[in-house]
Amino acid sequence: MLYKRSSELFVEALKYIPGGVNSPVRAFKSVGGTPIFIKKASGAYLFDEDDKRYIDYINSWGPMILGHAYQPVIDAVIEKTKLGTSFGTPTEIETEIAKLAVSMVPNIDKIRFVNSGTEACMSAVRLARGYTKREKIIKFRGCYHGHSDSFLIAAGSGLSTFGVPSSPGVTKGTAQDTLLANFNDLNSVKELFQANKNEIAAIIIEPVAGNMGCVPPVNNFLQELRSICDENGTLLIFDEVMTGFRLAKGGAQELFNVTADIVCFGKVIGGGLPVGAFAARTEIMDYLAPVGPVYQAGTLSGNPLAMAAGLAMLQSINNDAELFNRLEEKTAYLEDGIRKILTANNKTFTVNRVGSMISIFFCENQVENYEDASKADTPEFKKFFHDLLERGVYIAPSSYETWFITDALSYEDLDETIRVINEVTK
Ligand code: KE4
Repeated sequence: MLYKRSSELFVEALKYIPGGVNSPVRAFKSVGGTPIFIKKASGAYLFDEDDKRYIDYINSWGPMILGHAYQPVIDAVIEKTKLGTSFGTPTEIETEIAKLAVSMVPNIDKIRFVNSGTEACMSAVRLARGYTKREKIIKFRGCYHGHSDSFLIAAGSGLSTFGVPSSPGVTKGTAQDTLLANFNDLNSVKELFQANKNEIAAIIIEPVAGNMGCVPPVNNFLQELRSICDENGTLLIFDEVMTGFRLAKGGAQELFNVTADIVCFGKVIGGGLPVGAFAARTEIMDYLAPVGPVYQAGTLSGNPLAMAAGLAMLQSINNDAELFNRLEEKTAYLEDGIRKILTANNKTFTVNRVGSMISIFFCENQVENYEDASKADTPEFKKFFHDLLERGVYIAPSSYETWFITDALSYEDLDETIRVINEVTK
């Protein structure tokens, strides 16, 4: 029986954990079937509880850019653990990683560490509201910034510019302060500014969207948002939880040469341990308690073990001048192979890629926003996902997710992946 042990473990998990998972996307709801339980991972590979090996294209949803069980991270965490696990006091290593992150990322002077990407984005929005003394924010349909109330907002009906809660438990009061625009659609942003003059504290955006599949900005979209923010005294928040330290050493700001006012991080910055962060120039960051009036706090923020993992990760990235070239070449190689195979097999598809973020959409249209992404053929994706999984290739269990390429992938792994895609799409 396929996934025998995972199936048994899932039955047990369902008794004690809602949906058997601690994060919904892991439950395979959009593709069906039983989620696989992973026992261990190393380099580019996952090994499930039935000892089946998978080439991993999720990499813990982004953090494992250098591969699983990356030795410098493992060593750093083991050594740090021997000294204790948490003190609730300042520690030297927090300053070390803060200093390194500030040296790697443009346009930031100071950084505050938290425990997740959600916490980073939630805190960044509160900071922007406190700094600008305004209440409304603009986010984009299809962009995800974590599960904080202000972000769980769907489009309001008709012409209303106000959002409505997209989850029970989010209040109308919260929803009315989140406005929704369309990714890559400048007019949809301008209309919101016209309808909410001098009320918009911030625009928050994934500079390369990864939560509707991989969707790049087009036609200088990010540069135009920078201009609109400057014209309106609004802060531009780049949610770089996915793109930070992945698209370049300095993330999307470096890649697209666009200045954000606040930058949010997660995933890679923690080396696989729970770390988020948000950063900006001093003038903005010093609005945060205990210096300024905007309150934000966390018992395990800057936890020594998490900082040790993150510091080892950032040091490895910072010291490897060829890393981003290798990631670009490997992902371009994969993209080329996918395009050749799906074309030869007469599939209708679109591939979007930016650096080591890539997605396949089974639709004929270009995918430049959430509406386009929604046209992708989900039944075909479901079959594609499971056919790959059975053959040892683990991609994201949703067509609304991006693949994350790790430097641990060899060209043999990429060739095997392309061979399997050929086998399942013939
Ligand atoms: P976390 O709170 O999950 O650490 O980060 C939230 C977040 C914020 N911003 C962006 C751009 C993100 O992609 C995320 C989280 N990404 C999802 C994957 N689509 C994490 C996987 C999950 O929810 O389990």
